[in-house]
Formats: sequence, C-alpha cells, structure tokens
Amino acid sequence: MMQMTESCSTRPMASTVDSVCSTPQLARCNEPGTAQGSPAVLAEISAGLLARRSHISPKYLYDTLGSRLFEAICELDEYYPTRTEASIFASHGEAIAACVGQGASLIDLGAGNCAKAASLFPLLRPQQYVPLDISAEFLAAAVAGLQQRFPAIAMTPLGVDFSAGFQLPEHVSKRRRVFFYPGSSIGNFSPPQAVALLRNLRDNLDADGGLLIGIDLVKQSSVLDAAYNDELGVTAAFNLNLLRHVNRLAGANFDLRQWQHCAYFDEAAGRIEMHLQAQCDLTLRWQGGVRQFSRGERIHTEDSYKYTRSGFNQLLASAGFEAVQYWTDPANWFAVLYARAVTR
Ligand code: AVJ
Repeated sequence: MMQMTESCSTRPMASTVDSVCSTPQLARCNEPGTAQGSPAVLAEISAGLLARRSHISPKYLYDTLGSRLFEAICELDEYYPTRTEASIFASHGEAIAACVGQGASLIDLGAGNCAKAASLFPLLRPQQYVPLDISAEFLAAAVAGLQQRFPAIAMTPLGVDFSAGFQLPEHVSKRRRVFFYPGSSIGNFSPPQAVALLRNLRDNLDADGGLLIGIDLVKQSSVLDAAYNDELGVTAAFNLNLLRHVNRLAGANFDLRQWQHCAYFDEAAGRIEMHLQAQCDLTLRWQGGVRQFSRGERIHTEDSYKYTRSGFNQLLASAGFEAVQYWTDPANWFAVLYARAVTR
C-alpha cells in the first residue's frame, strides 16, 4: 500500500508532460452548449478547491462521458465489483425476490444505465420504478429504452443529486417502497455521511419498506489496488474526466495533461482513495477563484469504503435499519443485503 502511495507521488514525469507544464496555459472556458453549474454547485466546487487539502466530490465524475467511462470500467477484468454483484443476483435472485417481495415501488439510487434494476424486473416485478441519477440526460436516455421493454411498470426518472437529501415527489407511492442501492456506491460516503444518507432513506420509508443494497467487502489490497489502477487506463480517464466536467461547471482552466490519476487502498481507513496529482507547479483559475498547486500536490476525488459485515451492521443500526439477510459470492468479495427499518 505504501508502495502505491509512493509511486503516485514520485513517478517520473514524461517529457510531454514537462512541455505542457512549461507552456503558458490556455484559459479553457465553458464550451458552448454545455451546462454550467448552478450557484450552489459553483460554491461547493470552490470550497473544495480552496480547502487546505483540495477535494472535489465524486458525484462530479458523472457527466455523460463520465457515466460512459464508468460503464467501461464495469467491463474491465480488474474491476470485480459489478460482475461479482451480478453473479450474486444471478445465483440468489429467487431468494432475494422472496425476501423483498413483488409489487414494490423500486427507487433506484444512482441508477446510471438502469441495467441492474432491469435485470431484476422479471423477479421483483415492481409496480413502479423511480430511478434517480445526477447524470440526468444519460438517465433519461436509458429510461426511454427501458419503458418500451417493460410497458407495465410506471417509470419516472428523476435527475437529482440525492446525496443532498431528497424528498420524493407526490406520485411515488408511500406503500411498499424499496430503495435499491447497488454497486457499493454507498462506499463513496464517509461513515457519518453514509449514516446520514441511510437515515434519510429510513425517514422516507414506512414499516413495509426496505433497502436492497450492495456493498464491497474488505479483501486483499492487491485485488483492490488493481481494480482502481487498471492496465488500460480507463479508471485514469474516468478520474481525469472529472476535471473536464469541472471546467464546464465552474469555468475552470484545468489542463488534463498536467494531472495524473492516483489510487490506492488505505488499509487502516478501510478505503480506496482516488486523487489527481499535479505534475508541475501550476495556477488554477475558476469562476471567482484561484489557487496555486505545486508539483506533487493532490486533489482528492473519491473514497470508496470497503466493509466487513459487522462494520456495515453497525452503520445500519445507527441509521435505524437492521439487516434481514446477506447474500455473497463464494470468495466473499461482495455482499448484497436486504435491510428493513427498525420499528420505533
Ligand atoms: C460506483 C462508487 C461504486 O467506488 O468502485 C470505479 C466508482 N471509482 N472506479 C467505486 C469507481 C473508480 C465506484 N462506485
């Protein structure tokens, strides 16, 4: 693990990078026709960039290209979570459906291309499907195709940032709500943030509701490091694409050639950390802000927490949930579980 950390900070710079670093930067403004961030988005990005240890929320990884790059990550040999989770749904689908029950209002958190939920429709037979995703256009395109395939399920896509706390619109039935949160995306939140999010879900559920969630389990760090440092460089592109997105959202002048992807498992903290590391001294400017970065300095872009079963049970308990059942793969790399609200 230390080795990974070291190589991120000491890797020699390629000559092309040096030339980019010595060239005066072109101001890269908003490309015409692309969405600029709201004042709240700008404020959030600014605050993160100006923090002593600079950071940008992982939710900004997901513009349309970012969502596509994430789909590509899911195809990689090294990235085991998606296919391992899919294997759990494939081998335990019947048991999962028996536990969750049919006819629910399935609320998909961070639905992306909706493929995971769609693969469960035949078993879960939801009466309503409510996919939420920050990547609104990508989501709308996915749902348009899906509605054709499943005309009997009422579908209402919502392009929202559910990490900010959310209220579901009136037409989402209060009865039999099941939150679907696959892929271990909850791992992007620190434990206190994860508890806050789960509490928010809990508050949106009646006693007959539940949570079907996928979590990545702690394992050998070589497996974890490889999953976030794939040979093809798709994860690096995914990480760097966040800077293009921020250029549009905040009118920033990030030059992608001056930054390098860096990811490693922090065993003590139980999480993968993903960063972008400056390859030279540079001045970053954005709408209403400026910051100097020195060579080697990083912007923290993502945490991806890995859990033990008991650790996750504690998290659930603090949020007013209890696990009903866990399902895992034979190697115990990933877990899917159904939790219900503890009755108060
Ligand atoms: C979608 C948040 C589960 O943390 O593994 C993949 C995102 N980041 N490769 C993860 C991701 C780098 C992914 N989640």
